[in-house]
Order: sequence, then C-alpha cells, then structure tokens
Amino acid sequence: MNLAESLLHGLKKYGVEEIFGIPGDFALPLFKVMEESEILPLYTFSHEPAVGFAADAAARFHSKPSVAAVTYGAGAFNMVNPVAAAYAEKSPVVVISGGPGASDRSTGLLVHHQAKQLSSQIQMFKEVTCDQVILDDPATAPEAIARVLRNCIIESRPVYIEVPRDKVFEACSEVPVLSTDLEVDAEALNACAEEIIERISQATSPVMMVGVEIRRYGLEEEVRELCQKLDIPVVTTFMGRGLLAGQDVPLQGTYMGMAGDADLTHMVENSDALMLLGVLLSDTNFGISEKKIDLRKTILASDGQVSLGYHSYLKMPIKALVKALNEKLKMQNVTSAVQVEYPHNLSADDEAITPTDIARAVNDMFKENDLMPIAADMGDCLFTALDIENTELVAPGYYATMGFGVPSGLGLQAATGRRPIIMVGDGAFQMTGWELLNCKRYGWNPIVLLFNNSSWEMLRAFQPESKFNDLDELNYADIGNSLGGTGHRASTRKELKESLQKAIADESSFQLVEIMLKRGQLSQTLSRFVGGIKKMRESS
Ligand code: TPW
Ligand code: MG
Repeated sequence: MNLAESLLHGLKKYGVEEIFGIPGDFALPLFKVMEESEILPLYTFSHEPAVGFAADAAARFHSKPSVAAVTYGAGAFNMVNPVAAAYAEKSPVVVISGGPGASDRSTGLLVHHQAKQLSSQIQMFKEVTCDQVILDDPATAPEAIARVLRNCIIESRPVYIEVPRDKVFEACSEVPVLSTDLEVDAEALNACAEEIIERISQATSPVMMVGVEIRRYGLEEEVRELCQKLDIPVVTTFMGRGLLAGQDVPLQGTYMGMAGDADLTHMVENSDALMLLGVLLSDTNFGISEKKIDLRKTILASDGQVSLGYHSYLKMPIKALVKALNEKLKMQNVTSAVQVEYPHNLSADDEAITPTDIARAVNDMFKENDLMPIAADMGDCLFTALDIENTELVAPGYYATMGFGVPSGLGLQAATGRRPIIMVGDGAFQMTGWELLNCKRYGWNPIVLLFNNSSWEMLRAFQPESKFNDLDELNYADIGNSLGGTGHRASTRKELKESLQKAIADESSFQLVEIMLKRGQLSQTLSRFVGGIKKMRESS
C-alpha cells in the first residue's frame, strides 16, 4: 500500500464517504490515486470555495467527516473562508492539500503558489482547524493520520492534512483505528445527570433548547427520547433550525428573540430552567433577545462541559450526558406537544410575489409531496426558510457567509442521494451559482429557488442610503438553461405555483426557479432581525 492509499482507507475507516476537490500540479499524484483506487468517490467542482462548502454540508448531513481536497497555495487559500465557516459552526471537514516535495524545497528558488514561506499555508490553516499534519514521513504517517481524524471527530471541527507530492507513492502501513469515545468520570457523570433532573423537576416552566452539537455528534434519536421522557417544551436555536425534523417531539419552533414568534420568545426568556443542549452561544442565536437571558440560570451542555448556575462539570461529553439522562428517566405520555402552523395556501393570482409567498408555495408543495431537505444561503432566503415546515436544513446561521447555498446543496445531494431545495439570493448566486454546471456530470437535480430582488437587500436594510446595494437585472432563468438545467421565471403568485409544479415534476436536470421580488421588500423575520441587531449595536 502506498501513502495515498493508506490515507484513503484511513479516511474510510473514520467514516468518510466522499471527497470533493479540485486538483493542481502539487495534488495531481494524490488525485490520480483517488480516482484510480476508487476507495472513495470523487466529485470535482469549478472553484475551491464550493469544494469547502460541499464537504461542510456533506459532513453535517452524515454527522461524520467529509473531505475537501485541493492543491497547494492557490487552491488551499481559496478555501480558507469555507473552512473558517466549518470551524465556527463545528463541522468536521478534512482539508487535504497537496504540498511541495523535498526537491521543491531544495532548489533555492521560490516555488510557484508559495505566499511568504512554504509553511505559510499550514500556519494559516492552524487558525481554522483543530489539528494539522504534513505527511512528510511515511513511517509516522499512519499514527499521525489517526490522531488528526480522531480529533476531527471528537471536536467536530475541521482538520488539515498536507501531502507532499513526492510522498504519495511511498510504501506505507495501515492507519490504526482509535476509539473516538472520550473517557468520562462515572461519578461526575452521575452527579451531573442527577443535578440536571433535579433542577428541571423543581422548575415551574422548564424549556429545552437544542443546538447543532446534537446533530454533529449524531444524537438526534437519543435527544428525541430524552425530550419525550422530560416532556417539556423544546425549541431549536437559529443555527439549529432543522434539527429533530420529522422526529416525534414536542418541538415548538425556533428561538429568534425579538425577531421571532412573541409567545415562543416569552416562554424561553421567562423559563426558570432553560436547558441549552449542544448550543453555541453566538450573537445570531442569542444577541437579539427581547430580555437578556441570564446564562447563570441556565443549564448549559456544550463544548464537552456542563455548567449549572455557578459551577461546571468539565470533561462531560454531550453523548455520555444524554445517555445517562435517558437511563435515569422513564418514558411518559407526551402532553406538551403543539402543532406549529406555518404559512400555507398561496393564492395563485396575478399579484406580485413576497418572501412569505415563497414559504407558502413550498409548504403547499410539501403537503402534496414528501418533505425535502433544504440548503440555504445567507440573505432573506434563510429567514424565509424559517417560515417553511421544519425539514432538515443546512445554512450558515452563525458564520453567515454568502456563497454557501448552491455548493452546499450539491454536497447534500452527493452525500445523501436526496433531491434538495436550494434557497439563494441573487447576490449570493453571483458568487457560487455557477457551480450548478457540475450537476449534469453527476446527475444532481436540485430545485433552486433564486430570490431575485436585484439587490443586496439584507445590507440595504442596515444602510438604506447606499446605492451600491442595487444589483444589475439579470435573467437567471436563462443562465439556468445555459448551465445545463431548466430555468423558470415567476413574476406573479400564479407563476410561482406553476413553476414549482413544473420543477418538482421534472427530475431530469436541476430546476432553477427565478422568483422576481421588488427591491426593498423583506420577510418580517429579517426586518425584525436587522432591527434587533441595530438596537444591540446602538446600546453597546
Ligand atoms: C462572503 C455580507 C450579508 S447579506 C449580503 C451581503 C453582501 C447581501 C446578500 O444579497 P443576496 O440576498 O444574496 O441577493 P438578499 O436577500 O439580501 O437580497 N460576503 C460574504 N458573506 C457576507 N455575509 C457578506 C459579504 C452580506
Ligand atoms: Mg438579493
């Protein structure tokens, strides 16, 4: 076995199911082995940001690592932003980069793609990954690969592996399989679980808020059981929107502070035992609270520790905690379930389309067809997605990078084989929409809902006076046709309904539904969200 094969088998052993990538000369030997060995499928894209976003979405959907493979320098640097996004939102992306070999290092010449030093690249990736290695010694490579992949899984964060181009074909042994279960102090775990149950049972209005860690660690089934046993209202964070989709739990919606449903916000902010399970304490999750949540009064289980009031249990992995709680609690009849009503029944008339109409149209479609997973970009499309039935969702809800929507939808389809809905604004589409051209090659057929308001509308909401927020009026439906899919343009509610019906019926290629919106129009959730952020900035 050579080093590249050892790496690929190792990735597979640690749960990787696919590789996304773009080669370059430093990575050509590595990509040759990827393609010819057929150990893992390889999907290539057009520009590296898409590689990173696709691997991120695949990792989120599998709750396991996925690979983004690039060439040294020009390729890897193009991927810094998506890897930073994955770091921030705790997605286990394995970055694999080709690298210069010994002969490149010894010529005394600058190596092409070199920025400052040959080590500049690993230095930069240190800031956005939780472990790194350069595989310059085949003798130690298997242990190093195992360590890095174990950390990727344990921390649920990106890692960095650089493969010098002259090491690819060197002989190498197998990557060992290390346990990814963390050691837990059984007594501490027991005490922690008892204390949580005690706090919740004594409270008058306990609430459970779930965040992305429950998906990252593959715990949704166990958390469903826990929610049923506790029988208390459950909400998700903004970032955690889409969690527990389709699971039979008393889920009441998504906490959005002053931007969200007033009753839900009141319930969360006035709870006397708010349990935050796997929740990231980000400004998008909590910054726009109506009333500041006193974190000292919450039960916070996240980042491998648990804090209750003024004390913490360290080294308390969420997986062990949920298991311990489930073992202590008994199943009961769920009484706290509520039926959340999302907007539906679009009137198919000649009126102009609003963002809420888009949610209505999708909800109507979901009543007649199966729920589909959604990949959303940043912009009003993401806030509109909150008005759609609780289906699985990938979106940059905290890091908020544009350009995520289209490539993450493609990664989602590659990873799951399921047809996704992609929701994207015209501005974000201009960044990575081009990647749809790769659908034909792999038989992907997403339904793309493109919010065309000829505008960076979300920015306009913050700063209405700036003319740079006006974007050109393009015909994106035509662009869809040119990229190998089918374009539909909808200017009225009737056309929206018809376009969606045509899109769902045609599975032969991707369907781009271009939805014409007036400049200056925002979903209610986004207007309240921007209002909340502005208020927060003014008061700080
Ligand atoms: C990579 C800053 C946040 S929202 C926005 C910008 C430029 C406008 C989005 O326009 P779009 O959607 O897609 O047409 P909509 O609904 O607002 O009209 N660069 C990156 N990420 C972010 N977040 C920005 C800039 C931004
Ligand atoms: Mg726009």
